Amino acid sequence: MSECIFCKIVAGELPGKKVYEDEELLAFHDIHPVAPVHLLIIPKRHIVSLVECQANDEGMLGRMLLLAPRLAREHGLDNGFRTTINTGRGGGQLVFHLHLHVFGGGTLPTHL
Ligand code: DGP
Repeated sequence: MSECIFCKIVAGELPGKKVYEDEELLAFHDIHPVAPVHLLIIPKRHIVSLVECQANDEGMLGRMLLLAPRLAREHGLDNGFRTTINTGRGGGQLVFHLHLHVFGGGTLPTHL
């Protein structure tokens, strides 16, 4: 069994407040939101980070990015939102399964 938290959410072995699912991607609420709306979009397949992505992941990465504005709109983020991908320990990554943060709805810092 995988020890990866996000793989467990994909497998239904851990609860997740899911907001979107297809054959390739899953999106759910972040357990530690930094804004009134804070979602995570992940590939279902275990990929550690952006560094491990290959040329054949282009479509999946594009679909992750294109899903962000759709979910933002569906969650009322009409005034804008922020997307972040933390990569590696130096990039602040804590969960080593690729994920795209989508958050907003409050006053965000003006940089980063
Ligand atoms: P990052 O620093 O980019 O690796 O952010 C990981 C995010 O994952 C962090 O904002 C909190 C979130 N997170 C960690 N564990 C869980 C969990 O079990 N469920 C959910 N929904 N989110 C989690």
